[in-house]
Amino acid sequence: MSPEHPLSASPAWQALAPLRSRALELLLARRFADDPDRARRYTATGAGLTLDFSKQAIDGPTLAGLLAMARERGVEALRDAMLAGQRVNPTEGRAVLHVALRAPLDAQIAVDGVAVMPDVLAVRERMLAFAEAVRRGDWRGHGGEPIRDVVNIGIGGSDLGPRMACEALAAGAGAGPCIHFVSNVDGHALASVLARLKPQTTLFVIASKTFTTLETMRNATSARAWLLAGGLPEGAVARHFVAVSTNAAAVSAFGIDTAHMFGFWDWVGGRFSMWSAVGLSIALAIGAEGFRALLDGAHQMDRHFAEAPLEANLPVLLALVGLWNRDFLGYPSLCIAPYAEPLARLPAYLQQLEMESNGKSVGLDGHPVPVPTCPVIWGEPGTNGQHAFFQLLHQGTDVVPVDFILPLRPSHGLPDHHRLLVANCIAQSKALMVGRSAEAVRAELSGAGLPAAEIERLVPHRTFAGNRPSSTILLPDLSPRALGALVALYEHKVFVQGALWGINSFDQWGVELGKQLAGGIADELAGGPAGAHDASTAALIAQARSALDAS
Ligand code: G6Q
Repeated sequence: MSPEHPLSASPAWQALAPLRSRALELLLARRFADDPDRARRYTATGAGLTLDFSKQAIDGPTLAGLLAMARERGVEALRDAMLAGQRVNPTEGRAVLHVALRAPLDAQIAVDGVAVMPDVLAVRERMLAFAEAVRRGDWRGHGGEPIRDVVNIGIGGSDLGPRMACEALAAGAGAGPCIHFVSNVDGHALASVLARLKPQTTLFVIASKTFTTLETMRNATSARAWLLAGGLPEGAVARHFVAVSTNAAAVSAFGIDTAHMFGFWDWVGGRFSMWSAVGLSIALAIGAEGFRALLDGAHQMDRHFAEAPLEANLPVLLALVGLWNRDFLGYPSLCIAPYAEPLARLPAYLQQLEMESNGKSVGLDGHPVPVPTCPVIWGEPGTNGQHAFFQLLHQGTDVVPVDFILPLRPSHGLPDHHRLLVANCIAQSKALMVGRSAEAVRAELSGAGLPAAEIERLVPHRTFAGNRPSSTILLPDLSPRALGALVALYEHKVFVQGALWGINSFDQWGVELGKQLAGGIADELAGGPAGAHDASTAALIAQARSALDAS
């Protein structure tokens, strides 16, 4: 690690480095034994959420050092600059204002002196009115039938947030159309959804900020062909297709009336866009009131992020714990374990949010960042994960910190199930921390009557050291408000980590090259001239081309 870099050379970083060995050596369980107040000391609340990070290898000096680093790195000033509409995304020359999308009527937010709230509110009201009209059956298909199915066609930021939220909030959605999502250009995705639908009662929401994304345009074109092949005339497209985009010209060229387009702005990044018109599918699923509650939950977290002191600030604490685990303790990944089946898509959502934002190795100054940045984000809901990869979490050779996410009240009427779910969530964080000593294994096996030699053979396999860190985030329930606060928590965590590492969390240049190359290879697969390739790529194209030609 280069000591000259402003991050690693900072006094706070230098003060933190020597604390690493103690953090790795001192058992978490021992920390609790030594400090009866530890759970309270390392638990914070905000916007209705509770963050317990007491099972992390953090103590007073570590936390003080991390907070000092946040101050040295100017996190508060950068946060205020983002909230004030400054162009904190310099590689794209844009402001970053997803917070405006959930701000109240009277918020004063401007970009280059131009207030953004009037436009935000106008689109929000139009979109919510549209969603309600569809839900009520006032907006009908071309033949006069109500809309029963909505297909959201979009990918990446125009898919993951709405898909995750619709699934998370389905239990409280009330009467409304059934929402489907098609993102992949793989025709299996579109074909399997369309096979279940009727053109006369289907509405397509084409969600694309640019309205040029290959996958989305291919799927939208095929969806329109399916509609027309189903017996509807060209004029029916206007009743069955709406668009969410910043590109009115492309929407119009596709054949969607811009009167049925819901816009947003360049200062809304794709992966931060579910609060904008990109959330239309969410509004169609849960209604205007639910969508407003989602926005309000996020806004409560925005206020907390803007106002709470750093030592009590949930996004800041989550970010600092993550940075400590990544940069000082060397843990390469972070497991997201929601103990809530409806949050099954949350790990995928956070994967994009964190990895596309902070999966970078060059700082804003154009120089390499001298320390590891974003860890690999992955996960699955509990308790399913316990019967799959949790083995590695407990006994694998890599230590993987876990974020347990637990809504306290379920959205169903099966309290016995919920009690078991909650018990398992809490048990896992405890088991990761305390592990299982050889003595405990011996006592258990000898209690079961095993001979001494057999016990000694099994002890190494059944013993685990524990001391594996986790945080637990408690939500009051799985309401739109709580989900909004949870997602905003992670959005701001990402911002804080980006600020600490000195990188731009809001661009994504790394995904461009593959897109460009795919265009050329698609031409070749369609019979175009061969491009200049390495031998592996050329052979793969040749084999794929002969299979395509034969089919
Ligand atoms: C998100 C990314 C990316 C984007 C998709 C879809 O932050 O930029 O995931 O959302 O590539 O882009 P369009 O909305 O323009 O189709």
